[in-house]
Amino acid sequence: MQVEKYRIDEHNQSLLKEHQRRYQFMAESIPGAERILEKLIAFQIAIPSWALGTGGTRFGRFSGGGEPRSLEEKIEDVGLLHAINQSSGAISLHIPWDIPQDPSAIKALAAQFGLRFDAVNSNTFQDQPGQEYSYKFGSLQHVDKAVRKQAIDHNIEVIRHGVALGSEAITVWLSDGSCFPGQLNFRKAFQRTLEGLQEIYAALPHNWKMFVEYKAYEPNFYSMTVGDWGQSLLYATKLGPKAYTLVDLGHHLPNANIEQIVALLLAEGKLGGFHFNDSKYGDDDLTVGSINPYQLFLIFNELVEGMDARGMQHHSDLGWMIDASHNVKDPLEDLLQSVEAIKIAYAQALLIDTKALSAAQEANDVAKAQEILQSAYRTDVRPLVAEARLRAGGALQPIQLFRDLKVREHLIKERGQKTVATGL
Ligand code: PSV
Ligand code: MN
Repeated sequence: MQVEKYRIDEHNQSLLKEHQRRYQFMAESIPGAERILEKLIAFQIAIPSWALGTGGTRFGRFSGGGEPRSLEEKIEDVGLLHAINQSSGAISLHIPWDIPQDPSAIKALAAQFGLRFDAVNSNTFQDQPGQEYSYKFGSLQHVDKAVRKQAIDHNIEVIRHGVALGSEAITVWLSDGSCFPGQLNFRKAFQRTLEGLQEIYAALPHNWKMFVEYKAYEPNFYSMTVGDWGQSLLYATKLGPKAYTLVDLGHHLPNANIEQIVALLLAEGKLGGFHFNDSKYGDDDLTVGSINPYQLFLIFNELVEGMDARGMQHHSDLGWMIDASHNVKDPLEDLLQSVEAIKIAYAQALLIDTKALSAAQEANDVAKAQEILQSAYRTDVRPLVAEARLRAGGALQPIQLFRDLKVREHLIKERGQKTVATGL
């Protein structure tokens, strides 16, 4: 299914008057509204191919119907999102779930929808049918050289697929670790993993980045070999200038100060990218901004401040991706909500009076600093975000349009009720 431009125009026309009233009222009160709009329009968030189907837990999975059955249909779904919000202009693939049979045809299809390929992801956390060695006891950390080699070869193959599609980064997330004390020699596991990553790093094309993603626990519950940002930073530093840490918001222990982690990684020039989601307990993979929008805003405050301090381009110098799962919502509606939440937090961060905040910090004026942050956070920036979407050719109310056009019903008619997307 494709969303024709005239359907978006009709939708916008019906909401335009009310939107303009709200936007104009807001634009008068914020300095630099035009500059903020430009940044919002440029800011694109990659959609993961594995988040287009219904997720589940080990207890069950309740399919919503009309899920994409192939890579082509996944691209079509991201194309739909991008047509509606003009903010999801990239897709992140996971290999081997998304091996392109004909890369140039896949590339051409994505270009038709205005999409580019973001980081490609490797998978050494599952055994694939016909695979020679098992990853039950890890991949790059494994005591057996043959298993390590298989994992290294897989990552290099993922880079090759990415090159064919025009991707420029690989995200390596390792589920390696141990479930019980005594199972693993930490020092040796670290060293073996480092050596494996070094071989993969050596295969990176000159313009590529490697993102080393960390996670506190799961599937291993005693130790993770890349368990926190310190370990990831250690690997990235030892690997070299093309290696960076990737922050997935759900991969920390409860109450971790993620905004501080982000600030320090940025200051070190070692923050590479993001996996956005939200959580209450752990790696819940919930809709971005649904549980703790204030934390998301504080993270964006550090991102904007830190990127500006280093003269970085907000939209292009870091990898912005969603990594989420949708067990009870329509995945596409959920992704529209996530993208909107990211843009809201970004817009609020752009509103912060940075000079006044810095002055308050220098004067140890704690109450003033809090007032400045919260006055930006409590501003309803939705008209600003909607105006950016409107100017880019998207819909004023994405979910409303998705429902009015009966997108899910169309997809079910086309693909069937019992389709299952590849992924977790
Ligand atoms: C692991 O929990 C993770 O966050 C990694 O990014 C994986 O590649 C992704 O989820 C999909 O399983
Ligand atoms: Mn992730």
